[in-house]
Amino acid sequence: MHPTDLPVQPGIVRPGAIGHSRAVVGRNFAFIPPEGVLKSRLPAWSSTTVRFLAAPTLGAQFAQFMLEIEPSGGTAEPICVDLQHFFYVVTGAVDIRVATETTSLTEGGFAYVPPGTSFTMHCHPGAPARVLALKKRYEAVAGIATPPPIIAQQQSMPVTNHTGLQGRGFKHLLPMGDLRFDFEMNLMFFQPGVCFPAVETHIMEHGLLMLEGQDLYYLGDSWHEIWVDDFIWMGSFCPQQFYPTGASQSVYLLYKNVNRDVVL
Ligand code: UGY
Ligand code: MN
Repeated sequence: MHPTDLPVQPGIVRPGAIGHSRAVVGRNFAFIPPEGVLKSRLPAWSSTTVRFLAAPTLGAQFAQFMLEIEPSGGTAEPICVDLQHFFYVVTGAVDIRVATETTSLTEGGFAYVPPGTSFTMHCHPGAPARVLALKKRYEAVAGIATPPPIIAQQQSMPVTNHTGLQGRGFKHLLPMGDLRFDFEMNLMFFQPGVCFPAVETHIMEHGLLMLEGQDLYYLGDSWHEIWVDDFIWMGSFCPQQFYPTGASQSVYLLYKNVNRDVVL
């Protein structure tokens, strides 16, 4: 019998709390189910719980975190730092102001905020919001301009497929191949049973949030069962493969650093 089949008693730690963790932290990957990610509170965010998912202390070259914003909560003051930010609304609705323009984003809305650009974010009153956030130091290149802000809803973008492989789909939330950007954020769509053409072993890092589906993820040399709200950090050269085992499509949001040379 699986421990989750047993009744949960209020005030009592549930069966399986010790022996049934899926969390794994390896040398260059981490599989992070949400139940073990504890709360942070940050001075820059009011009425907001922050759950850090990836950070330099893990080995990542970026930080990724889930913001759980209470109704009317959000940034305490405008934030303007020498870092890039990316936000993706997982549930609920927020208003984001980037420089002087305010936009309402609902589930599937996203925003890219360039370094040195002021922003605020506030949850709509009435219901809380969950927003996946990422921050990364911008890798400037002489002669290439810093990218502009981008704010949109993923629903207004077409699903594309540059691979030619059946059952794959992509939404490149930031323009793929635009060398001003030093990272991509891609929604990846898979029909059941559709995997990558090979185990990937590449220099780019990933931060992955599962949005839909039930699947297996290969990391390093082991398979891990994955479902909605699980997070994975894949470090540089982590062998990776994916196998959707569910009956309907699988979707995840993937960070990938691109367009820049190695630093020696
Ligand atoms: O583009 C990628 O690197 C992608 N195929 N990797 C992944 O989803 N783990
Ligand atoms: Mn990859």
